Amino acid sequence: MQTQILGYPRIGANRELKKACENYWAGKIQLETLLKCRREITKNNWDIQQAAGIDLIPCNDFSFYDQVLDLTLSLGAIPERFNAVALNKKNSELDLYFAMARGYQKDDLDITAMEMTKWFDTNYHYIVPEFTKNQNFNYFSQSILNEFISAKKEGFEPKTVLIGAVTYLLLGKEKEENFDRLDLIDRLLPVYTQILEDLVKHGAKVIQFDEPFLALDINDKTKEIYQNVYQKIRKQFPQLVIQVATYFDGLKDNTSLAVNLPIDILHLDLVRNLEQLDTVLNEIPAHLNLSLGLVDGRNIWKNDYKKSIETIQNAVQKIGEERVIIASSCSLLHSPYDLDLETNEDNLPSEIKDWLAFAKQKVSEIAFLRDFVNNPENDALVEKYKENQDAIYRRTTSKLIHKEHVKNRLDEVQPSDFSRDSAFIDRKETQQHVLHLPLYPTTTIGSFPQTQEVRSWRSKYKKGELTTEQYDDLLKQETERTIRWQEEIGIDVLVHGEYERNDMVEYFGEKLKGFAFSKNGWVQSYGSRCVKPPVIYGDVYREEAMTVYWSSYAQSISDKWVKGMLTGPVTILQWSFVRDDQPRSTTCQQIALAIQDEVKDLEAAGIKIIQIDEPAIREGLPLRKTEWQEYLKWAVDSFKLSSSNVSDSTQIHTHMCYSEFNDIIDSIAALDADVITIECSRSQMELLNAFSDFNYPNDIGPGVYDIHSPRVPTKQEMIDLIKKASNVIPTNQLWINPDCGLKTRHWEETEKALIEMVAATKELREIYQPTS
Ligand code: THG
Ligand code: ZN
Repeated sequence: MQTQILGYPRIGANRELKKACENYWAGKIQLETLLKCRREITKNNWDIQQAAGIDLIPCNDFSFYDQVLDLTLSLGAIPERFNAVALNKKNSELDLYFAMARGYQKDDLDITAMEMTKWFDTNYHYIVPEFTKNQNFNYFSQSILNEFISAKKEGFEPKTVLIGAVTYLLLGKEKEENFDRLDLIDRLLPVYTQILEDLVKHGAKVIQFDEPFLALDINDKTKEIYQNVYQKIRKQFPQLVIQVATYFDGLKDNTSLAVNLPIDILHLDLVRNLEQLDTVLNEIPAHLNLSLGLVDGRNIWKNDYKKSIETIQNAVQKIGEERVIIASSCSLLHSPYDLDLETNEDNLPSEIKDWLAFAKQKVSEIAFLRDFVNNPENDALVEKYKENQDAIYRRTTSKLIHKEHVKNRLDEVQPSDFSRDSAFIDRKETQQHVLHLPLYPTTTIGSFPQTQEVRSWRSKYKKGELTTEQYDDLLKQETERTIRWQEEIGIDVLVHGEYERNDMVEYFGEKLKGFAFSKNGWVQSYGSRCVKPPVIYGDVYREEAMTVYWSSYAQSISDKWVKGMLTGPVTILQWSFVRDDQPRSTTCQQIALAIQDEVKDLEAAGIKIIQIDEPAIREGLPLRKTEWQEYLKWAVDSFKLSSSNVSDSTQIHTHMCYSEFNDIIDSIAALDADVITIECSRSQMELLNAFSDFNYPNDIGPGVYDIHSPRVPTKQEMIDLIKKASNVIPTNQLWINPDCGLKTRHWEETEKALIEMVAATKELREIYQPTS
């Protein structure tokens, strides 16, 4: 029996790579120092796996920014607009690579970055390959080979991880009309062949092709291409051990296709879908080895050895132990690094820490499972097995988890808790009596720039270098300045700026009961950016108000309306590590009740407009369409449970970003938020068609400028966009706002952009009268 992981996190145990990259971008360190950082991280990752006794150690799972972009560069699929960057001799290959990821504003060039999108249903974002009809591929970068060679030099015999050719094409996007990117497969495969030839020449024996699309809904054409691709690769490389890795869902209707591919190892994600194992075991041909993804790469709970061993024995009985590999469910990229670094009892009490495993611990779990199945009588192993089962038992019986009052409250929820008193039309009138907002009300999404200064106050406060009073004073000054500035430029609905918050989910996690948080549990979100998802270990409730202090303060110093700002239950769930001992829907509804408490407290404190952000509602959609309806039902219910218990005169807003709404527009409407603000400017308001086709009844604030770029939009651009919006949505339904929060922007560009936005609005108010 062998062991493997599909990939290891690469940001560094203390985010060394993040810091090195950001220093390199700022011109503070040389390329050599950056490359040295890479060598240290990969060497350390390989050492950890070797020390734990992992058999198939991955290489090429490292990336400076994103593994999809790495492959794009290797395959030479470089969009034409970067030619000037590539031709400039001063730029290294890595500079070109970073330009593709981040855009390039230098040497009189202004080149936009490639698009970024979510990696399946994770919070990781990849750089989307861009394909044209006559797309050429060529063996451009040797980085895959170089990584293999350097692993060999360090004394390892690694397997190389590559995104499979079919998945690679499916991850990309057609930049021209009238062609199907899958038709590029014949141009693409020869470059894969070149890379593989190079690797084999240098001694590579095992390749892992990641093909997660095999576990998703795919059409017949894709299925056929899958067969052809692996037949070709098999024919060209008869000696190579070829593994195809699937993850994030089960094979389901693709089972026969997958097990009959001419490959040597098939990897299954048994955390996401255990049922597939029996089907696969029934259909598996005699030559195929099976990799059992048993240790969860997407969550932080200790593996339950008893359950895993039952599954392993089931497989061993059917196909023999020499054909079984024990593995992580997917790459450990989505796990934090090392639980041993968590030593702060206040953040993560040892009782809870005892239930967890981060990447480094998961590697040991995998090795243990193999050793124990091979030597079930070994005393030391038996001891470890018992320790594991004791920890699992301590978790199931812990007093920390189950709170009767939370369960009772959820049991007592009534149908009326899920809807407002009156229909939207009537609420709108009631609200207008109170709020007196003009045509095209202007607002922002919530956060204002989190400057280095603001971040330094928080870090000093956390280290004890500032007292609570001093910290509060500084935040109050910053909040007041922001309020005054919004008043001055003439924004209608103000925000307080959210200076007291780090990450929107971490902030609420720290305040809610049932959550624990790590000090160093960083997980890569995109490029050098990381998030620290809180751990939901128990029943969730709110003990005291979380945001009322700051919202009331801000409202008390202004005559204009100040929005209360909350994160919605689905997003808090989606961006946390969630307990696996009850359905996600139950956890979500518990969070919803905690948010409901906060909404009521804000209302009681005189806050008339409350925004409950749900940016992650779309990404929470299951990967398989058959499961959508069930999810949407509880997701919408959770939002309504959090937002409905207010008087008609209280205006509820929500905000969503990165959203293609077309296929879920009825659920968006079912949220029944009085106002929804959405990201729209990049698509030139095309997103609005979904709302218009649906006759979406409530108010909408389509973002009129892109906040992901430092570029300041012109007044005319925004006027054009608002006019475009007014063509499809009645004017009295429209709000004017940026695309998203402003926390990652600088003040300079923020000021200019918002002043232009207000000017554009004023000009339009002269032209358009409200539609009645
Ligand atoms: N919070 C969480 N998840 C998210 C987002 C978020 N997922 C989607 C999207 N937003 C991802 N975008 C970002 C944007 C910025 C950062 C992380 C993810 C970021 N992180 C700091 C960094 O890496 O420097 C972390 C330090 C800090 O918290 O100050 O800036 O907003 N949960
Ligand atoms: Zn947003």
